[in-house]
Amino acid sequence: MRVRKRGQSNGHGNGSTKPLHKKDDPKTDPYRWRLRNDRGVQTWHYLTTDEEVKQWPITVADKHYLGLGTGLPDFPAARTPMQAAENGLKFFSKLQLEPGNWACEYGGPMFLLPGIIVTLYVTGMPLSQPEQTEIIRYIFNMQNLGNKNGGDGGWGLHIEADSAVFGTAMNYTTLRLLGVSPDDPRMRKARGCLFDLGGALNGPHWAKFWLSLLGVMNWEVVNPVPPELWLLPDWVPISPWRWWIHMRQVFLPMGFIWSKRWVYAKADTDPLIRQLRQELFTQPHDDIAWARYRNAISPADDYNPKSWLLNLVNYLLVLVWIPYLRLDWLVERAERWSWKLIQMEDANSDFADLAPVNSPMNMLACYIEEGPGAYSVRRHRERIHDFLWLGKDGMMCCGTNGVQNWDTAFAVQAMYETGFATRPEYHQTLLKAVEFLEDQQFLEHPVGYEQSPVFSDPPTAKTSPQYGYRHVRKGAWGFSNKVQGYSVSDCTAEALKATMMVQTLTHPNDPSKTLFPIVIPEQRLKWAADILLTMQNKSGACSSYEPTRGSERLELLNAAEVFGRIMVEYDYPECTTACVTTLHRFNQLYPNYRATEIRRFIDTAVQWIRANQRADGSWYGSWGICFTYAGMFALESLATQGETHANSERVRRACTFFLDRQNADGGWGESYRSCETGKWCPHPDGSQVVQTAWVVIALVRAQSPDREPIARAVGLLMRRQRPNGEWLQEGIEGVFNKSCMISYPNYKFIFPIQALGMYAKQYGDAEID
Ligand code: LAN
Repeated sequence: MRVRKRGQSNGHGNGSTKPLHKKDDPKTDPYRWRLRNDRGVQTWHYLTTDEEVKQWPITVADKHYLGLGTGLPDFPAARTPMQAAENGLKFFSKLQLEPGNWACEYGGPMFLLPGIIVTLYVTGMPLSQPEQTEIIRYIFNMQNLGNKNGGDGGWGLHIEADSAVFGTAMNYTTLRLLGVSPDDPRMRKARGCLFDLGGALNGPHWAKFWLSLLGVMNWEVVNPVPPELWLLPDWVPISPWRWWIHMRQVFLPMGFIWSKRWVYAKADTDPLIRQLRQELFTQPHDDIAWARYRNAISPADDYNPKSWLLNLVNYLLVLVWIPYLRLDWLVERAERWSWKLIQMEDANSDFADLAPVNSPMNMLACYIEEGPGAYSVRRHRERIHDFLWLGKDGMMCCGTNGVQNWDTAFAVQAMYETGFATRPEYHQTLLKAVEFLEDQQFLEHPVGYEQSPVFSDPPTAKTSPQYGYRHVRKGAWGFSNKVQGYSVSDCTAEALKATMMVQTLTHPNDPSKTLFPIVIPEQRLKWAADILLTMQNKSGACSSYEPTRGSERLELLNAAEVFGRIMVEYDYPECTTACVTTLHRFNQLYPNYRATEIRRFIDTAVQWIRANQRADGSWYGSWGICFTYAGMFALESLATQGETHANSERVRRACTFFLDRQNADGGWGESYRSCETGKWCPHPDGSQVVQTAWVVIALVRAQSPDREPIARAVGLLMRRQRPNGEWLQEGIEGVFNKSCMISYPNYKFIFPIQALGMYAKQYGDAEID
């Protein structure tokens, strides 16, 4: 059988990002959709009657998200960077939502909707018809057809990726579960692609898990997910509490469901499942010797091949542990404790859960344990809506239940850095943004922390099973909203930084007066700083949700072939910078509060940033693409220490790294292949607005003495701006786990505005053509 290699499938990797629009697909009326934002809980609603449409008028933001004309006015062409920044801000401020935050479609990953749709199918709790119609439209729009990634008819791991089995088998299945006919020409094409890749048996572990519980595959094909690992004592180096939070929180319900070998009750009688059994495999379903395909995987999916150790462990589990040693009492205890931990996760997030992978899995666990009528199942079912987002291409699943805190904190910072924050016309925008952050700050620790033996005030990074191994959160912010409830190091830092910026602004005419009321009192700012102080690793750096709890060697047990570096928390220049720069500012504001600890934190963190720089002057970014993103952060850290081009060889090297890669049109463009390969890869579409803005910010912070290249970059940002002040969507901006890309559509507003303003402040606001 011919099986394609990853990244070599058709030579169009990271190719055109433009989806193919099929005019004849059913579609709902876009003018009837509305975004509801209830204190940061965002859900889309389809209005069915004209009366409802009258009662609930469509907003500018709705129209923007839906790709309908916003009707916002054009401005006279900007001649200077500040005029361009202001036009951008005028447009962007119109997208601010009622509670004060910004929102966006946060799509990219193509494996999230399938988990949701499979779960809703097996539990018999389907979405509404308009939602289903829009999901079908979205999945077809993301299919690799026409000039998109070679047009082989499959789907990749994310919207810009080459086709692979995971994306293709799961999205094909999703479309079928939503009622699409197997005879649709695009479905035929998708099956052709799937067969070309070896069929669904060549899917990664997660595909095999979903298709087994759906009854299309057999559990024997799934590598073990033993929940008994949760019974290991905490000191054991591989105990799951040490894993990166996303891995352990997915492993948790997955292990529970695997342990029960739960299968959709009607699988054998449901005609659709019986058809899928015929459609997804290259050989007859009845002939498949499932256990032989546990490790089968298409090279297109195998970003991170399983280690020899994991293969050995799986072999022993399957041949020895499961048949002979996995006694009933042990299974019972493992399932009980897993169920408790699932309940703790649900309780701490009002059933929102960490992300849309574990959320449907937890819903299914509740369904299995408590039955279809249980409150837990109903609440999960409601919460699913928080992940769904309607864009111009249809309805997708976001990577989280939104980007509320993160984008809002950056929007505030952009207004501050550009000086617009002191202008009366933006007062309300800023005030509302900070009021939103105020509303979303966690004011309580996870349930059970205060009664646990590791409780302390101020808190530490210690954790314990009594409260599900959570990290402390009083004073922290999460990435999305308060309901979700997980502290993130840099989200806390950026929100705290934004708040301090606004609350310390003085009146331009009377510096003895502050411009804004104190929205978040001092005590709560100190709680946030306390959280940041719990986030540092021994290396001096910071990770994402918690300091690193386990060894990097745990990567040997990484069973999800499609992702890299997922098993534990790592050191990240982005998160480290956010914490360092915020603590630096905090220390200037409250010089007596935990000053020695903060000083030590800053020194060791900056030292880590220095040491993490590569010989070529770059830093590798893990959450944005890629070297352009991380470089911007690292140079912000160094700037707080007074390290600039003039006095630092390191900073000069970083500037050279960027200047050597500037395109002839003045911009920068970096492909997501940089994240996958760890080497700079130019973007196939050339300069990108967002990355150009990141580099401008980096060079301004570095006080790069040569104005000319930066001015050319600013020229590109200005040329790409539309007359109404907006910038159009270009390539995908974000990444996680090295291989999966994710969209940050507001970056195209926030960072160009900030870059233009910072440039003008540093080098003057002369006209640019
Ligand atoms: C995010 C989104 C935000 C991101 C930043 C704040 C930008 C980063 O600096 C720290 C890490 C964090 C919070 C982050 C972690 C991983 C997330 C949650 C995501 C990239 C969004 C989606 C992703 C999540 C893991 C998707 C579900 C997939 C699994 C493999 C479980």
